[in-house]
Amino acid sequence: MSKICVVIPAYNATQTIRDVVKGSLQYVSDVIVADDGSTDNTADIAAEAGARVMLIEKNFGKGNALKALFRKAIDEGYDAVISVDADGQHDPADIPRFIESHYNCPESVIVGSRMHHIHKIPRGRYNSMHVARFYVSLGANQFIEDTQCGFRLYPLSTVKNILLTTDRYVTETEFLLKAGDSGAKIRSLEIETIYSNNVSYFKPVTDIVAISFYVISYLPTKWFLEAISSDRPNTYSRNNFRDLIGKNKILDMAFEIFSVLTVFLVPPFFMILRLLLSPFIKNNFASTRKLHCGFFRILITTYLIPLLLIIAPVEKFLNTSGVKVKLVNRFLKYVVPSFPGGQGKYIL
Ligand SMILES: Nc1nc2c(ncn2[C@@H]2O[C@H](COP(=O)(O)OP(=O)(O)OP(=O)(O)O)[C@@H](O)[C@H]2O)c(=O)[nH]1
Ligand SMILES: [Mg+2]
Repeated sequence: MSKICVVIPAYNATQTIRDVVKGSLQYVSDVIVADDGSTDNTADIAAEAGARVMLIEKNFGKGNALKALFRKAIDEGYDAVISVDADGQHDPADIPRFIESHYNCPESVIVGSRMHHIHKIPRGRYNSMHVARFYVSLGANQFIEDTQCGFRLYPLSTVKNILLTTDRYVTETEFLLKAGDSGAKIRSLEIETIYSNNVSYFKPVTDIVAISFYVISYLPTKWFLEAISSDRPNTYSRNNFRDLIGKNKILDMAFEIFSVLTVFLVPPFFMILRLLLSPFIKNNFASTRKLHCGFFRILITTYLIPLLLIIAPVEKFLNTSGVKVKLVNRFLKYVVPSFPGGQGKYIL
């Protein structure tokens, strides 16, 4: 029987934290809230509602709070934690299904998926989720329905094997990349999708840029390791090259900037490398083979995405002039595919 608790990273969430804590306590006996330097009385309300509250003096962001919660749960001997957002976007009634799925597959990471209720998700947010999952799934060696969802079950045995070096909203993506790329199974679980009048601290530009930079810098190193070894889809292990760079903030930033500047060279470079090395190294680039997604496909997707800078304003202009069209949705549907054969593979 696994020991499981709920962890909630919270920042200025007075409106919602009480219900999230109380709702979670119906399904688990221990809820830990990390109050991340809130300037309101989130901590008091969470404690009143029955949570144990961990105070972080200054606001360092969701990733830092999650890492602190992981450490605490590991120290206290838990086997797994379920992370729930503090803003009421996750329905605690889904918790028993996470627990049931965990008992069926104790080693798997289980990630909530909102992708079954597309119409409930704001369109801009959905589009960024759709693009993110293409690249994150490539890095994680498996199709993940919703890579940006914070409602997850983390087996702590997997967490212990991963060094998380990023902050804010990047950490959850970093976890999926490294966990999947070290061989962990990541399963998707359909959850309720709630977008009401919730307060969001997610900054659509800076946070998406930060996540994109990280993913763009993760993939080439991974593919390079795959290029020169046969049958090796899982390239991550704790304290590898990427972790060493990640530990040094300046080096990490320089590496990310370099990766972004060279992003358009990456698919042709690996296309050529694959052509040259495949006859000598059996089943190299194992992850892309497993996902049936070659570098030509990656090249088309990567090269066409910038067209959004033209299509999005055109759509906006047409919509404000009364012509209702969904050009961006259509474009992304064709240009950024879900993986053929990948969809449904590890879905519960
Ligand atoms: N600890 C901590 N948690 C945060 C911080 N910012 C946000 N959170 C928590 O992270 C969760 C998700 O944050 P949101 O800002 O709603 O981000 P999101 O749900 O990905 O984005 P939306 O879809 O726009 O709501 C919520 O539970 C927040 O309380 C922070 O600075 N520190
Ligand atoms: Mg939210």
